[in-house]
Amino acid sequence: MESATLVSTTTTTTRLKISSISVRITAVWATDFRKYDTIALDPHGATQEDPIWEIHHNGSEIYQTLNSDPGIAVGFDSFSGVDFEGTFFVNTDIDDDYVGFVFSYQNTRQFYTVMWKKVLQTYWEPMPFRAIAETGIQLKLVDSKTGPGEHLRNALWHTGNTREQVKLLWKDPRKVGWKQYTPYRWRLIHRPRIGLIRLWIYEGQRLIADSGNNFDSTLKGGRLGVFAFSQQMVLWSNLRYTCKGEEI
Ligand SMILES: [Ca+2]
Repeated sequence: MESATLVSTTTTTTRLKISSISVRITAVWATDFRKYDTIALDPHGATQEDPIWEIHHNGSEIYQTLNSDPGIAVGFDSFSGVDFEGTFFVNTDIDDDYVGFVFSYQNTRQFYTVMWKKVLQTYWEPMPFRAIAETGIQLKLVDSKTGPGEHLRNALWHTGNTREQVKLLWKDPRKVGWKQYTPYRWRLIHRPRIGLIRLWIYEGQRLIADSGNNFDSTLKGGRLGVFAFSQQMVLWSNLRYTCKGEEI
Protein backbone atom coordinates (compact mmCIF):
# COMPACT_ATOMS: atom_id res chain seq x y z
CA MET A 1 0.00 0.00 0.00
CA GLU A 2 1.17 3.50 -0.65
CA SER A 3 1.59 5.49 2.49
CA ALA A 4 2.55 8.84 0.99
CA THR A 5 -1.00 10.15 1.00
CA LEU A 6 -1.86 8.96 4.49
CA VAL A 7 -1.84 11.77 6.96
CA SER A 8 -2.73 10.44 10.38
CA THR A 9 -1.97 7.13 12.00
CA THR A 10 -4.15 6.13 14.90
CA THR A 11 -2.40 2.94 15.92
CA THR A 12 0.45 0.95 14.57
CA THR A 13 1.36 -2.55 15.62
CA THR A 14 4.33 -4.50 14.50
CA ARG A 15 4.73 -8.09 15.52
CA LEU A 16 7.53 -10.47 14.74
CA LYS A 17 6.92 -14.18 15.02
CA ILE A 18 10.43 -15.53 14.97
CA SER A 19 9.44 -19.14 15.44
CA SER A 20 7.48 -19.27 12.22
CA ILE A 21 9.84 -16.87 10.45
CA SER A 22 6.88 -14.69 9.55
CA VAL A 23 6.43 -10.99 9.95
CA ARG A 24 3.10 -9.35 10.47
CA ILE A 25 2.64 -5.63 10.26
CA THR A 26 -0.74 -4.11 10.96
CA ALA A 27 -1.47 -0.43 10.62
CA VAL A 28 -4.76 1.33 11.22
CA TRP A 29 -5.16 4.50 9.24
CA ALA A 30 -7.64 7.32 9.53
CA THR A 31 -8.97 8.84 6.34
CA ASP A 32 -8.20 12.37 5.29
CA PHE A 33 -10.84 13.51 2.82
CA ARG A 34 -8.65 16.31 1.53
CA LYS A 35 -6.90 13.56 -0.39
CA TYR A 36 -9.96 12.26 -2.21
CA ASP A 37 -11.06 12.09 -5.83
CA THR A 38 -14.71 12.59 -6.69
CA ILE A 39 -16.36 10.59 -9.45
CA ALA A 40 -19.66 11.37 -11.15
CA LEU A 41 -21.35 8.13 -12.21
CA ASP A 42 -23.89 9.74 -14.53
CA PRO A 43 -21.93 12.80 -15.66
CA HIS A 44 -23.90 13.64 -18.80
CA GLY A 45 -27.47 12.83 -17.84
CA ALA A 46 -29.66 15.76 -16.84
CA THR A 47 -31.94 13.77 -14.55
CA GLN A 48 -30.24 15.17 -11.47
CA GLU A 49 -27.12 17.22 -10.93
CA ASP A 50 -23.82 15.65 -9.99
CA PRO A 51 -23.00 15.35 -6.28
CA ILE A 52 -21.48 18.27 -4.40
CA TRP A 53 -18.86 17.20 -1.87
CA GLU A 54 -17.77 19.39 1.02
CA ILE A 55 -14.82 18.68 3.26
CA HIS A 56 -15.23 19.56 6.93
CA HIS A 57 -12.99 19.62 9.99
CA ASN A 58 -9.67 19.52 8.18
CA GLY A 59 -10.52 16.47 6.17
CA SER A 60 -11.95 14.27 8.91
CA GLU A 61 -15.51 14.47 7.53
CA ILE A 62 -17.07 14.62 4.09
CA TYR A 63 -20.52 15.93 3.31
CA GLN A 64 -22.62 15.37 0.19
CA THR A 65 -25.27 18.08 0.06
CA LEU A 66 -27.25 17.53 -3.13
CA ASN A 67 -30.21 15.41 -4.21
CA SER A 68 -27.96 14.15 -6.97
CA ASP A 69 -27.03 11.62 -9.60
CA PRO A 70 -24.90 8.76 -8.25
CA GLY A 71 -21.35 9.61 -7.25
CA ILE A 72 -18.33 8.51 -5.28
CA ALA A 73 -15.59 10.18 -3.25
CA VAL A 74 -12.64 7.79 -3.24
CA GLY A 75 -9.23 7.78 -1.56
CA PHE A 76 -5.92 7.24 -3.27
CA ASP A 77 -4.55 4.31 -1.31
CA SER A 78 -5.04 0.89 -2.81
CA PHE A 79 -5.45 -2.35 -0.89
CA SER A 80 -5.82 -6.03 -1.36
CA GLY A 81 -6.97 -7.45 1.97
CA VAL A 82 -8.55 -4.75 4.10
CA ASP A 83 -10.79 -4.05 7.06
CA PHE A 84 -12.81 -0.89 6.46
CA GLU A 85 -15.07 0.90 8.88
CA GLY A 86 -16.84 4.23 9.01
CA THR A 87 -19.91 6.14 10.08
CA PHE A 88 -22.61 7.82 8.06
CA PHE A 89 -25.37 10.15 9.16
CA VAL A 90 -28.21 11.68 7.14
CA ASN A 91 -28.61 15.19 8.45
CA THR A 92 -32.12 15.89 7.13
CA ASP A 93 -35.60 14.42 7.27
CA ILE A 94 -35.99 15.14 3.56
CA ASP A 95 -35.78 12.32 1.03
CA ASP A 96 -35.40 8.56 1.19
CA ASP A 97 -32.68 7.40 -1.19
CA TYR A 98 -29.26 5.72 -1.26
CA VAL A 99 -26.28 6.20 1.03
CA GLY A 100 -23.27 3.93 1.24
CA PHE A 101 -19.63 3.30 0.49
CA VAL A 102 -17.33 1.60 -2.01
CA PHE A 103 -14.35 -0.70 -1.73
CA SER A 104 -12.03 -2.49 -4.13
CA TYR A 105 -12.51 0.52 -6.40
CA GLN A 106 -10.31 -0.02 -9.47
CA ASN A 107 -11.79 2.46 -11.91
CA THR A 108 -15.15 4.05 -12.72
CA ARG A 109 -16.41 0.76 -14.14
CA GLN A 110 -15.25 -1.72 -11.50
CA PHE A 111 -15.83 -1.61 -7.75
CA TYR A 112 -17.92 -3.08 -4.96
CA THR A 113 -20.53 -0.97 -3.23
CA VAL A 114 -22.65 -1.23 -0.11
CA MET A 115 -25.72 0.95 -0.56
CA TRP A 116 -28.73 1.43 1.67
CA LYS A 117 -32.14 2.60 0.38
CA LYS A 118 -34.60 4.10 2.78
CA VAL A 119 -37.81 3.44 0.84
CA LEU A 120 -38.90 1.20 -2.05
CA GLN A 121 -39.02 3.18 -5.28
CA THR A 122 -39.14 2.69 -9.03
CA TYR A 123 -36.63 4.96 -10.77
CA TRP A 124 -38.42 7.84 -12.49
CA GLU A 125 -36.49 7.41 -15.74
CA PRO A 126 -37.70 4.16 -17.36
CA MET A 127 -34.97 4.37 -19.99
CA PRO A 128 -32.72 2.63 -20.76
CA PHE A 129 -34.59 0.10 -18.57
CA ARG A 130 -36.93 0.01 -15.60
CA ALA A 131 -35.14 -0.06 -12.27
CA ILE A 132 -36.64 -0.81 -8.87
CA ALA A 133 -34.85 0.05 -5.63
CA GLU A 134 -35.93 -2.09 -2.72
CA THR A 135 -35.80 -0.87 0.85
CA GLY A 136 -32.71 -2.07 2.70
CA ILE A 137 -28.99 -2.72 2.64
CA GLN A 138 -27.44 -4.13 -0.55
CA LEU A 139 -23.98 -5.38 -1.53
CA LYS A 140 -23.25 -5.07 -5.24
CA LEU A 141 -20.45 -5.81 -7.65
CA VAL A 142 -20.14 -3.10 -10.28
CA ASP A 143 -18.49 -4.54 -13.37
CA SER A 144 -19.83 -2.19 -16.02
CA LYS A 145 -19.22 -2.55 -19.71
CA THR A 146 -20.26 1.04 -20.38
CA GLY A 147 -18.93 2.89 -17.34
CA PRO A 148 -20.63 6.04 -16.01
CA GLY A 149 -23.87 6.96 -17.73
CA GLU A 150 -27.56 6.10 -17.80
CA HIS A 151 -27.09 2.33 -18.03
CA LEU A 152 -24.90 2.22 -14.93
CA ARG A 153 -27.14 4.75 -13.18
CA ASN A 154 -30.26 2.62 -13.55
CA ALA A 155 -28.35 -0.57 -12.73
CA LEU A 156 -27.09 0.98 -9.49
CA TRP A 157 -30.63 1.98 -8.57
CA HIS A 158 -31.98 -1.50 -9.26
CA THR A 159 -31.96 -4.10 -6.49
CA GLY A 160 -31.00 -7.04 -8.66
CA ASN A 161 -28.71 -8.14 -11.45
CA THR A 162 -28.26 -6.12 -14.61
CA ARG A 163 -26.25 -7.87 -17.29
CA GLU A 164 -22.87 -6.28 -18.07
CA GLN A 165 -23.42 -3.70 -15.31
CA VAL A 166 -24.16 -4.81 -11.77
CA LYS A 167 -24.47 -8.05 -9.81
CA LEU A 168 -26.37 -8.11 -6.52
CA LEU A 169 -24.26 -10.19 -4.12
CA TRP A 170 -26.40 -9.81 -0.99
CA LYS A 171 -29.37 -7.88 0.33
CA ASP A 172 -30.56 -7.59 3.88
CA PRO A 173 -33.66 -9.81 4.18
CA ARG A 174 -35.11 -7.50 6.83
CA LYS A 175 -35.72 -4.80 4.19
CA VAL A 176 -35.47 -2.01 6.73
CA GLY A 177 -34.64 1.56 5.70
CA TRP A 178 -32.15 3.85 7.37
CA LYS A 179 -33.40 6.54 9.74
CA GLN A 180 -32.62 10.23 9.49
CA TYR A 181 -30.49 11.90 12.17
CA THR A 182 -29.11 8.50 13.16
CA PRO A 183 -25.42 7.56 13.01
CA TYR A 184 -24.71 4.13 11.59
CA ARG A 185 -21.34 2.45 11.88
CA TRP A 186 -20.22 -0.16 9.37
CA ARG A 187 -17.43 -2.70 9.48
CA LEU A 188 -16.39 -4.56 6.38
CA ILE A 189 -13.78 -7.21 5.74
CA HIS A 190 -12.54 -8.01 2.25
CA ARG A 191 -10.09 -10.82 1.60
CA PRO A 192 -9.55 -10.95 -2.16
CA ARG A 193 -7.28 -13.96 -1.95
CA ILE A 194 -10.29 -16.14 -1.09
CA GLY A 195 -12.97 -13.72 -2.35
CA LEU A 196 -14.49 -13.19 1.10
CA ILE A 197 -16.67 -10.15 1.77
CA ARG A 198 -18.51 -9.64 5.04
CA LEU A 199 -20.39 -6.64 6.36
CA TRP A 200 -21.69 -5.64 9.77
CA ILE A 201 -23.74 -2.51 10.49
CA TYR A 202 -24.33 -1.07 13.94
CA GLU A 203 -26.81 1.46 15.25
CA GLY A 204 -25.12 2.65 18.42
CA GLN A 205 -23.85 -0.51 20.12
CA ARG A 206 -26.51 -2.66 18.52
CA LEU A 207 -25.67 -4.91 15.59
CA ILE A 208 -28.51 -4.46 13.11
CA ALA A 209 -27.18 -6.27 10.02
CA ASP A 210 -24.70 -9.07 9.29
CA SER A 211 -24.25 -10.15 5.70
CA GLY A 212 -22.67 -13.47 6.61
CA ASN A 213 -19.83 -14.65 4.41
CA ASN A 214 -20.16 -13.71 0.76
CA PHE A 215 -17.71 -14.88 -1.86
CA ASP A 216 -16.91 -13.06 -5.07
CA SER A 217 -13.49 -13.04 -6.69
CA THR A 218 -14.10 -10.63 -9.55
CA LEU A 219 -12.16 -7.72 -8.06
CA LYS A 220 -8.90 -8.34 -6.21
CA GLY A 221 -8.68 -5.06 -4.31
CA GLY A 222 -8.49 -1.33 -4.88
CA ARG A 223 -9.38 1.98 -3.32
CA LEU A 224 -11.93 2.89 -0.61
CA GLY A 225 -14.57 5.59 -0.61
CA VAL A 226 -18.13 6.73 0.03
CA PHE A 227 -21.21 6.68 -2.18
CA ALA A 228 -24.46 8.59 -2.55
CA PHE A 229 -27.32 8.43 -5.02
CA SER A 230 -30.19 10.92 -4.87
CA GLN A 231 -29.74 11.57 -1.16
CA GLN A 232 -28.74 14.97 0.13
CA MET A 233 -27.11 16.02 3.40
CA VAL A 234 -25.15 12.84 4.04
CA LEU A 235 -22.18 13.06 6.38
CA TRP A 236 -19.45 10.40 6.59
CA SER A 237 -16.89 10.41 9.37
CA ASN A 238 -14.44 8.30 11.37
CA LEU A 239 -13.34 6.20 8.45
CA ARG A 240 -10.64 3.73 9.38
CA TYR A 241 -8.92 1.06 7.36
CA THR A 242 -6.55 -1.70 8.24
CA CYS A 243 -4.33 -3.21 5.61
CA LYS A 244 -4.42 -6.98 5.95
CA GLY A 245 -1.96 -7.97 3.25
CA GLU A 246 -2.19 -11.66 2.52
CA GLU A 247 -3.52 -12.59 5.92
CA ILE A 248 -6.90 -14.17 6.41
CA1 LIG B 1 -33.67 11.93 -3.96
